[in-house]
Amino acid sequence: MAHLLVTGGAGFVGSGFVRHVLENTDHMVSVLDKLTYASSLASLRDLPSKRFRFVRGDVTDAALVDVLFAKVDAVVHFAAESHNDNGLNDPSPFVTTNLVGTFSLLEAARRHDTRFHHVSTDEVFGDLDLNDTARFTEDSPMRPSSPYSSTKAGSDLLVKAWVRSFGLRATVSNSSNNYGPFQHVEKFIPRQITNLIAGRRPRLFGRGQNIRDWIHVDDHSAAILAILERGTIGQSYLVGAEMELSNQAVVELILGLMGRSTDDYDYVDDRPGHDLRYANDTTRLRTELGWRPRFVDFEAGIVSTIDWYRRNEQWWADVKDRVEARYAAQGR
Ligand code: NAD
Ligand code: TDX
Repeated sequence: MAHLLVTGGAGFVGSGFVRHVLENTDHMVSVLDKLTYASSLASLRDLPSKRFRFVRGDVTDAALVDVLFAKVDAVVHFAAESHNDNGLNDPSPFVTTNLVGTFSLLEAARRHDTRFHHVSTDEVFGDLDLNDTARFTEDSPMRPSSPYSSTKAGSDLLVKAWVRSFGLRATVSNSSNNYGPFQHVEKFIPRQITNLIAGRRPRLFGRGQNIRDWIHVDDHSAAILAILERGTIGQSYLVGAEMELSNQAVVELILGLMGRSTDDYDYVDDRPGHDLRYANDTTRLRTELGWRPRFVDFEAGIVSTIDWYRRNEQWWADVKDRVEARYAAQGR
């Protein structure tokens, strides 16, 4: 049995990873999370108390981080400011958490020789043209467009430098867009589902033609665990399920599945600098580590996600109005 420290474990992908690890291994898990607006302790309810600990704290707090690293075998780093629209409004916490926070963890990993996995995004590679058939690979150049993606790219580079300069035992994963239960309602898919439950119309930025490459959050967790256990030190791995769809196609699918007319949505102001298309070539993850996505039926994954938001209104209802007020102020 190993003891893992999971930063950002009260967020969407981090809490999914914690549940995945507790269900599929005998590892002990400690979570370090600041409990920002994006978190929810309810996402970590009913976990086996003998194998799970929660610590409220900031990844930039070097003294706290040092104490925690002394107790664990490996660290999986999810903690981040994660939402592009917020980064466009105020980039400051993105720089602090994504860059300075990662630096603070890397220094602790160096002191304690801790195995470190850094969770990142395909957005570090910028975007692809809508009509292009190319996909990102691990060798694609970094060309981030936004405050969010540039601070993630910077954190990936810090990890790579700590591997080369200090021999840190680290890996990086760059995933495409995740969907599934426990995702904050500021994000695209849960925003549209909860809009429909709450009597609002879905909102498409621009003309809805931008393309995202969707993966179920549980498939992302399985990929991270495989990389942590069997990945090559110093390598990056792209993660994705080859599920490219335009935002309009996703909204039409959700509308149809929720019993509404498929043109029952509004176009709103576009996101400044809005990345056009993301698409990941995951050959390395598949061939080197034998990983395969389990959720290959996107429609079935969306059906169960809709069902989760319908059954768990208490998880999101309190924050919904605040999120919509914030979007309204941005014209979106
Ligand atoms: P999220 O916003 O849902 O959760 C982030 C979590 O980090 C929250 O619980 C928050 O409280 C915590 N946090 C923020 N700042 C902190 C700090 N200074 N100290 C400690 N904890 C802090 O984000 P998410 O969607 O779950 O993304 C998690 C990670 O996965 C991020 O690093 C993100 O870049 C990466 N990622 C996400 C996706 C996606 O589609 N959601 C795709 C690729 C990569
Ligand atoms: O209401 C909306 N309408 C809309 O058209 C919202 C919230 C979004 N969009 C569009 C913007 C994007 O093209 O949908 C797409 C997805 O938007 P987000 O959910 O905000 O995700 P994105 O900006 O693509 O980034 C996400 O995936 C990669 C996560 O937020 C990142 O943390 C992750 O790294």
